[in-house]
Amino acid sequence: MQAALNISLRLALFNMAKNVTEERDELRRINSDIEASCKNLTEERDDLKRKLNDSVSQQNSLTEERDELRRINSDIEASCKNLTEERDDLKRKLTNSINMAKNVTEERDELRRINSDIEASRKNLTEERDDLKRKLNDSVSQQNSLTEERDELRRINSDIEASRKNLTEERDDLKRKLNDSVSQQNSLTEERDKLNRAIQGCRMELEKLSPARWMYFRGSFYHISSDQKTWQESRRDCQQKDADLVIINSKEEQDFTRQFQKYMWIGLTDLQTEGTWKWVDGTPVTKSYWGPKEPNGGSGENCGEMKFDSENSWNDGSCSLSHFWMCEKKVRP
Ligand code: 2F8
Ligand code: CA
Repeated sequence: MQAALNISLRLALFNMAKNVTEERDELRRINSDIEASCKNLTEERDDLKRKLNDSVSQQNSLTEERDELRRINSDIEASCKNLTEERDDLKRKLTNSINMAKNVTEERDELRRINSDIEASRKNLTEERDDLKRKLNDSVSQQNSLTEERDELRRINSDIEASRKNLTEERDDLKRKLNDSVSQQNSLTEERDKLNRAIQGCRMELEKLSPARWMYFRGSFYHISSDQKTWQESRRDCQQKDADLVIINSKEEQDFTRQFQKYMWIGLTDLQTEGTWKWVDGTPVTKSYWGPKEPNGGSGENCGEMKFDSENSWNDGSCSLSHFWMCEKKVRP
């Protein structure tokens, strides 16, 4: 049994040695593997260490770069913020400026309109002022001349007043003298009429003895009386001589009758219709030779008479006065 035990033990030991050898070999292999693996791992570690170093330094520079970028970013942000604020401020200012420019433009346009209105109004006012100035000047000069005229009239008035006083006295004196003269004239007129009647008698006698006292001119015979009668009496005398008072139809006939320089009745009257002068044959007056301002006697002077002082020498006189007269007897039309 011992033996068996020895053998078994040996066996067991052998087995055990075998196992240990195998195990050692195995361990050696494993160890070799581990060593190889360890070597690899070391290399790998070293490699990783390098990489780690690289990575760390890269990380460091990246960190620096990041920090730098952060700073820059922060600066940019700050700047951006400032710029945004500035932009917003400028936007506000721009808006304000646009609004203000709009207001100013509207104000300018309004001012332009007002300006234009004021300009027109100024022009009108200037014209009105100039017109008023002219009128004022006219008025002043008119006033000056009126003042001068008034002063002159005052002087004249004063002179006239003095003169009127003198004239009144003179007139009263003359009136008295005239009254004396009229009564003297009346007696002279009576005396003259008496004498005229006497002369008329003589003339009639003389007329009968002197038929050649008719003058011929352009188709008519003319006769001038040698005494004086009213217009109607004068006309009657002509008619008794188969004639009528002279009718003047032309300048030549007017010159002819004027040349005798006698104040005498002619065949002109407005007895029929006041103001409508006709010749004794009923014809209207076509060419007249009234004196200045004649006829002027209205219904008080209705008979035409010839004065001889100028070409326009006719006068309307009172028919009842006595004058010489001229008869005309037509022998051909
Ligand atoms: O001056 C013209 C004027 O002369 C006289 O009156 C002052 C005549 N009258 C008589 O002869 C009566 C006016 O007939 C004449 O117009
Ligand atoms: Ca008259």
